[in-house]
Amino acid sequence: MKITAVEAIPYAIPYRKPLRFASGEILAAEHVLVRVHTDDGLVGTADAPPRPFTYGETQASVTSVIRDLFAPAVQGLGVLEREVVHARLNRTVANPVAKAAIDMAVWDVLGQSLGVSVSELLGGFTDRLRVSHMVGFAPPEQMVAEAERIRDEYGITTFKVKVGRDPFTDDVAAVRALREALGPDVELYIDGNRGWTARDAARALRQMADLDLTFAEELTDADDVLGRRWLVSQSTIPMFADESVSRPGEVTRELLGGSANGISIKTSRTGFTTSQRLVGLCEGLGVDVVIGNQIDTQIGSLCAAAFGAAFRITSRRPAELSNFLDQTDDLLAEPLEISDGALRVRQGTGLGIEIDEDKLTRYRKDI
Ligand code: MUC
Ligand code: MG
Repeated sequence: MKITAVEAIPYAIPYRKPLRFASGEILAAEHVLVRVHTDDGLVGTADAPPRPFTYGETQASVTSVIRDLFAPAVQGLGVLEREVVHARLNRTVANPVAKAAIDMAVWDVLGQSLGVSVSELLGGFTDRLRVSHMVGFAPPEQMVAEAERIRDEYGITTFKVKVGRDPFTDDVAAVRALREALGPDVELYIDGNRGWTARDAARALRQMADLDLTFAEELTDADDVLGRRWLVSQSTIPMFADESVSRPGEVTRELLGGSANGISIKTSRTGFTTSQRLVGLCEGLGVDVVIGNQIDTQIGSLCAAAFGAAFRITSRRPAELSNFLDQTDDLLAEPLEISDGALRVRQGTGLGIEIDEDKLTRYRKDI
């Protein structure tokens, strides 16, 4: 079965409320729907969420790199030639989100052609994941109210709190307010999106030492190499790397260099093929992972869940799968559901993505 075309469709769906964090803010899902067509008539689907402040990609760049470079590079290849697909895509450096979406859409076709779900094809470890919800910047009382609402409506009891502001004491106050309101049974961890210096991060961690944080993610910039090692060497909680580990080589460098103790795996930037390699790398090194969220739509979250549920190591921790709850709408015909704090992996063949074509017509930006 051969790839005949790759479609890149830019679309925009507003958020009910913005998500704000140290490196940027999201007001609308300005993403690109990617479709891989084959000569058998099967179509694979995935979503590409550009994050200019993280990887430099924009909606326009994702659309054009797929239309102008990646589609011609993979047209005519068999869907089983995944290594060749990757070799062709990797002739162009960077563009992780555009590459990841093509990779996942190819896996969708593979699953459909074999009549099995992609999650089973990848590893089939479990059929559901516990969910962790991300709480963005706001006054402490609003952050508390959001966490309480999410806990009460969806049964979610793990929260990733965005930090990285200046002064760092604003974040310390917010995390303290969350712990005091939610009590000891809720799990809390923090994500700085590179906002702090190592010096301020160390002070913030000392001030939060009594708040029982599980771990801290990307508090400082990875280019602050010695500062980051210094921070890791004195921290009493594990330090996870996120945007600094979007390639296997970066994972190795951060972990072996003593700059991180664990990593976030995001299918939106490493697809299924490279994410699978990161799982092997982390298992071999004895390193913990979390399934992260790139402020994904329901399509992106469905992909992350399919991957996370496929392996023991990725399903151990609650996965970040709930950002889509703040979107006003979505392209997925049958909505994802979170209940009792968990999200079930979509059943059926391939990824089980069915697009609502009326909504696509309404939200697409290219016609
Ligand atoms: C996260 O974990 O950092 C914010 C920026 C991005 O690329 O992903 C989000 C969430
Ligand atoms: Mg992060």
